[in-house]
Amino acid sequence: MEGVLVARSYDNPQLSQTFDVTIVGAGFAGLYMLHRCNQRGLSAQIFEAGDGVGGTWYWNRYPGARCDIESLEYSYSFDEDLQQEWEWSERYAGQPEILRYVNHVADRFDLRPSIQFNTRVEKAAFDSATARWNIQTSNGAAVSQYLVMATGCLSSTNKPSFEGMDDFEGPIYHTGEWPHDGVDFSDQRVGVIGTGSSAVQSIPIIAKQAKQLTVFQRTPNYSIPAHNGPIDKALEAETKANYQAFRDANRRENGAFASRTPAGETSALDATEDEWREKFEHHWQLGSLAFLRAYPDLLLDDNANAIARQFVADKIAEVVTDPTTAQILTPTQVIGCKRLCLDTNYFETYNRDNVELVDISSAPIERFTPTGIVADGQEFEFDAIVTATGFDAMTGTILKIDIRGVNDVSLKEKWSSGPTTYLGLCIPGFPNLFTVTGPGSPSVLTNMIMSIEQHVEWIDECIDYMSHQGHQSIEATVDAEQEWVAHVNAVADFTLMPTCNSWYLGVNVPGKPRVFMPLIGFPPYVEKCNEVAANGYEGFALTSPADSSTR
Ligand code: NA7
Repeated sequence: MEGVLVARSYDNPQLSQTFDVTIVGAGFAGLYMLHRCNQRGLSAQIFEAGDGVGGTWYWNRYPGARCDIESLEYSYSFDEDLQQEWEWSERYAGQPEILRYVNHVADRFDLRPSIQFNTRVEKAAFDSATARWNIQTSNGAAVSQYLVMATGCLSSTNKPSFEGMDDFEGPIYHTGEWPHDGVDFSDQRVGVIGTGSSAVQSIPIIAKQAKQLTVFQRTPNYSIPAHNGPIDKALEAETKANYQAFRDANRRENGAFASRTPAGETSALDATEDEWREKFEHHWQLGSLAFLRAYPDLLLDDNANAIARQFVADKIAEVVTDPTTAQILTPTQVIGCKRLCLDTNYFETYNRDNVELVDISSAPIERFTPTGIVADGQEFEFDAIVTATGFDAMTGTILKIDIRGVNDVSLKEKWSSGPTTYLGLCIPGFPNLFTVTGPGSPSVLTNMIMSIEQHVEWIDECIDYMSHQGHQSIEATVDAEQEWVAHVNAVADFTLMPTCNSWYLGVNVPGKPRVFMPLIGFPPYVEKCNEVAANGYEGFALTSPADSSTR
């Protein structure tokens, strides 16, 4: 590894600098990647569009924004002192606390000197002659041997475009780009579009503040009460007494979390009604995404899944007093094929006098007017509108950058029918480029921090291997990519996951190809990645300087 000594970009951002590793994004992935590079003595730089660290937790400041994985699990495991010393205040940490944690990590590991904020990467082109990436940013240029896309999976908002939107006279917010100073909805008539996780978390809080809240629902969502509260100090102590063992147990789970929740072993179809009601009630009371661990076949067999659906439908009917509203709020799709939501008083909120639910499943929003929204021929008047319409997930941010690989092929063109990768980490035609938690890896189906750590460590070790072997570029082969894509699809098709219009499939974004992007199952995936590395990076072509002249 060349270990180039470089001028720091924050001294002179216009300077075209040379790095061993350029990292895009200062979220959990980018920060850990930078830390590993620093430990190796590599020159590394993060370019970050925002003016602070935290990625999705920097942008998603909407009321009620909260993690749906427990704090003791949704945190870095790579440093024993860090995980011992940091104290979470709640079982599920809210956005402000997670942001404080990420900032603490940036300071603790002295990462800020190598982060250039307010800088958007606009273009990256691979130069085959030098085996380097030429990177253009909104604030200068860089040349780098490796380019690591730590761009996050939920970082490009999916903004709807309704007729007349520009005419609306009040503010229109998107949950994923929330004003940093917060929003005061007191005495306002507020419209919320969407009922995904961001809406489920924010609606109860906005409802308490606003004069009137109207929710436009296209598809109802399953949500489980989080039973959030102050962290259980005894559990925290127990966890910290043997933290690495707990992390390892989680890593043996398909989703890399919730190892403490026993997984059901017998089919839901073998249970009597009394038995499944008792079992689901137990899992419901746990207040966790691990609700779906009650039976092993819930995401494999539609009849088994239907039992869980029935249980949740009954719960909604118990909570929501108006039967018509309860019915509109009751989902019919496979439970779990969209990510479950965890809530605090979501369904209860529809019992409030100032909350109205508008079903737009068969009659979509027609248009905005200067004073509101027209749906199904009726006009609703608002002072403010919140679009909780989600993200162009997993690929949106990567594809906003004009990435050009060998022979100037653009990634956008290559992925025009959907993203294809080898291991969710690398793409043929794009040497020395890595995607952290990219499509084709378990990523969003897991506790993201565990997947991020696994990817960063794999990339770090790969770069180290390259350096020691004297290689200058690594590129996934087309055969390996094709085999991998077929594998990812086969695993998904074995389950019920591809059966509804989730953002895992990209179908929430108009025009995006329908492809199931993440890979189901963390442990076998990790095993495969380790095997690939142990076998000298099987499925990759490695090039040393002598080879490149013939390229
Ligand atoms: P989601 O889960 O993608 O939810 C977006 C919601 O917005 C969902 O209810 C959509 O309905 C709705 N939506 C999107 N576009 C429209 C239009 N044009 N008209 C009406 N309704 C629309 O995003 P979130 O931000 O809530 O959560 C994303 C992830 O963050 C979540 O899974 C957690 O992992 C954390 P649809 O269901 O598509 O009919």
